[in-house]
Amino acid sequence: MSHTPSPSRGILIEAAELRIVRLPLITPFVISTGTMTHKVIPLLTLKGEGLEGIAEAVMDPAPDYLEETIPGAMAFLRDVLLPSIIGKRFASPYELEPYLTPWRGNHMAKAVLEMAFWDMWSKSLGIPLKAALGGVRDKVDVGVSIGIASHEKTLARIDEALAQGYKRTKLKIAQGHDIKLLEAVRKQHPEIKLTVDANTDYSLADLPVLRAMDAFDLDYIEQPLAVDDIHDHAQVQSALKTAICLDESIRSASDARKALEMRAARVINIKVGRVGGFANARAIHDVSAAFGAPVWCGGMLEAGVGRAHNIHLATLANFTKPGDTSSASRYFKQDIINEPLEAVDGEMAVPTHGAGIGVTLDHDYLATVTDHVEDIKA
Ligand code: OSB
Ligand code: MG
Repeated sequence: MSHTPSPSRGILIEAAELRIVRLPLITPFVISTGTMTHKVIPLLTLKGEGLEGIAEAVMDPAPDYLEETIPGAMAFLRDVLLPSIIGKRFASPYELEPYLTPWRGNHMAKAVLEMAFWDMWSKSLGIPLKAALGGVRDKVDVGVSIGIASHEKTLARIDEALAQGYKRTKLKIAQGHDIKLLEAVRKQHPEIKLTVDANTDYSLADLPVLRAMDAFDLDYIEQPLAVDDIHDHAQVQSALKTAICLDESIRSASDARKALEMRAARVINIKVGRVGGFANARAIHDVSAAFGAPVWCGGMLEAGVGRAHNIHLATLANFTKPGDTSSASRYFKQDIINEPLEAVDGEMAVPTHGAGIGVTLDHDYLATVTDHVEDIKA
């Protein structure tokens, strides 16, 4: 018997590169938990058999939006996750699962590895990532997420987004930056599709304020309460007409199942980078569909690589609400990829410059915004 390697034996992951990219944001992004002036991105490249798979990780430098941090993720990827898979063959992204699930938490670190391999795998098959995932659309509806700013600045940003045709406006809110803001916005724009995102700034004691939001015809209120508080979200949801949407609280299909069963939310924001990768993102998508709950694709101010992953994900059937993947030029003067990801009339076309995620790195620019690079071997 000969032992000729065949595609059915899977793709050999030969090496990996971990890079820290630092991009200035055109406008500082303010949410209830903090302000971001630069986007710092761990960028992973998996290499093998002449293929490369790339992905951005979405954790912040410090434990801001969620608990994971870039230094922690870099150590976990470099010392544990990447050495465990380099030198092995994987016939599909599902075969990574036994190397990821034994470790607790760290969904964002797990996600970057899994997402890079989805890119590599779909490239090996010569198909767009969208096709590997089972997506059903060639373009996805998108809206904007507007950070905390003065009423005047917020109204100007809304005008700009509406002029560009974005399909939904999401306003970041926080205690004391909520009802008056909504009054000002609704006065100018009584009809637009409007949502708010509190990034966990409220508690059950704030129920009167959250109830007052029912007056503004919001499509949903995103993540009003703490990350680990599905129980109290159910209390709030039962007291409100407006749908609750969970973001930070949902990191797995079982989180989604429990939240929907408890009626803690009626909508779910899926960020593939938050939930451990595409297998989990799709499982959350499917569980939500089974409960009749629409989902939409959130974002973490990603550059082009992460943005491309998000767009492919949002082609799945139950992504029926506009996502946060607006034009990269709203965030960055220059992107790390060659193909501009720009929305037209509130729609983002799925990038298909080649198979996989369908975008390519601008290596010259990338070199100028790279803080650190390391090669990981088995
Ligand atoms: O909660 O959705 C969030 C940005 C950083 C951290 C958390 C969030 C966000 C956004 C922006 O809302 C989404 C984007 O434009 O990429
Ligand atoms: Mg959110």
